[in-house]
Amino acid sequence: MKSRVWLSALALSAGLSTASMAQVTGTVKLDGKAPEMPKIDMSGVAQCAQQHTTPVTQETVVTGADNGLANVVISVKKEEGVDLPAGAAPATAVLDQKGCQYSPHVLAVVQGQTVAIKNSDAFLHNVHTLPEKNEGQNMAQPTTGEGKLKTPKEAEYFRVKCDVHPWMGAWVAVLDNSFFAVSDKDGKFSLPKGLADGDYTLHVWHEKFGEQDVKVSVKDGKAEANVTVKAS
Ligand SMILES: [Cu+2]
Repeated sequence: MKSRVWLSALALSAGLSTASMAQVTGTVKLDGKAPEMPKIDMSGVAQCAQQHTTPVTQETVVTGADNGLANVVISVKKEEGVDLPAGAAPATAVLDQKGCQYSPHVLAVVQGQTVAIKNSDAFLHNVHTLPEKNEGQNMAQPTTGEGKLKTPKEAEYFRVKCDVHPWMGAWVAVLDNSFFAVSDKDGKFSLPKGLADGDYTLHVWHEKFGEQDVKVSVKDGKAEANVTVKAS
């Protein structure tokens, strides 16, 4: 009797873990040649330049192994009839300013998520957000420290720039659910676990190469999505 109880408890936990492990992973590849990124000339601003020992280039198009495309936002679309579980309460997202560059270059957050804006440089940056649906912000950060972006409440992709250093630019993607990721330096991504088996549409966004939708079927708790973005 004891062993039977033990067995059914095992079966139950195995079933539960399969569902909660469900995950979409994949790779984004650039179809075509990546345009060469212009070098950023920081020579006029010593306090920026002295933090870099190698040339700094713009990050609009970053590719890695096998033409994998970085900084692509992949998110599950909220569609009728598709039930997306609520994600865990999101941690504070951080957009850093270091060496007169934003890190990360593309930050993805969920609506209502707290976004800290950090200054790792001991001199002035001016955070200037350019949203269309959310409230804009224009905030000086004179030295090292941490401030807060106005909490993004509406889903959209908006640019952040610095009024002191014209080459500084980042993007904030505000998504309407927790199932999103930003592709890494080789174009790889993993959505958070927790999707139920079924059909989904992934929305794919890149700051230069635009947006597209890709269908994906999650079966037995997993799916692989290989996304191609055309270099145009
Ligand atoms: Cu700056």
